[in-house]
Amino acid sequence: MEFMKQISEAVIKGMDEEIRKLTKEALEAGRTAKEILDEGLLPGMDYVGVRFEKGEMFIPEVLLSARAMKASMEILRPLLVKSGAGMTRGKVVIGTVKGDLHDIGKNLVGIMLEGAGFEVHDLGKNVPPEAFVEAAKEIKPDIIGMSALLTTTMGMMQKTINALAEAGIRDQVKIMVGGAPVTADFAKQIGADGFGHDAVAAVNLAKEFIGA
Ligand code: B1M
Repeated sequence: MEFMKQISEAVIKGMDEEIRKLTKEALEAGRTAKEILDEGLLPGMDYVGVRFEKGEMFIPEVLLSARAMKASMEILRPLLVKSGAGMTRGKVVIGTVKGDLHDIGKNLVGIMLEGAGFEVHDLGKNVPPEAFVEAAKEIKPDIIGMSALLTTTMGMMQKTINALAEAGIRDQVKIMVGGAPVTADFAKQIGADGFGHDAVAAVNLAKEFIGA
């Protein structure tokens, strides 16, 4: 079977040992980190999403898939970041909003931003508005990025923007939002400065924000 199909399969079946081996083999065979991500890992995770939605896969299995994706990303991460090594375009504070434990997409956005030369401060997942405010005060980022994967946690983005406004920081940063249920209209509605539909769009938007 072709590498990319095998890598997708390994995500779907949650095989973290196998995926490490396949990722290394694919790289040795000349496939790029970006190709492995776009043609192997992401299609695998998309399929997991569809099966989860249909009730054909359950949370423990999805967690295994997430773990496998992470195992491969650990190998790909330095390669994805490498292209922007040595440059600092600006500082970004990023996190998944309170109540939301999905961090794969946010991690990917963080890695791609690092790769594009940004200094990324990742606050993790389930990040309350106060923690974004605290980090904004301490780190003084150019950009704050929020991720949400649940329709029920999207409102937390608004709460975080409100908290930043109350702390008098809102106008000192650009705010970018993203995640599967988030749209450009929603971003506008909550007063964010922009929306990234995927990691590449997020990087382009971040560059636009700082005039790069
Ligand atoms: Co959950 N989950 N999940 N889940 N999960 C979804 C999101 C869901 C759509 C599945 C479904 O039903 N089809 C659904 C949400 C429904 C809804 O709200 N409309 C759902 C649900 C319901 C739940 C639970 C409530 C299930 C339950 O307990 N009953 C629960 C909630 C837990 C919580 O957060 N409080 C839950 C739990 C989990 C796991 C823990 C098992 C696991 C997460 C593991 C982890 O992240 N460490 C999980 C997973 C893996 C998924 C799916 C299958 C995959 C998400 C993913 O990682 N995609 C997901 C279904 C799906 O999306 N197809 C699903 C790959 C990732 C690369 O894409 O995150 O979209 P994505 O990120 C993209 C873009 O969105 C964008 O760029 C990224 C890269 O291109 N982007 C940004 C993301 N953040 C950005 C920020 C930016 C810019 C762009 O700027 C700052």
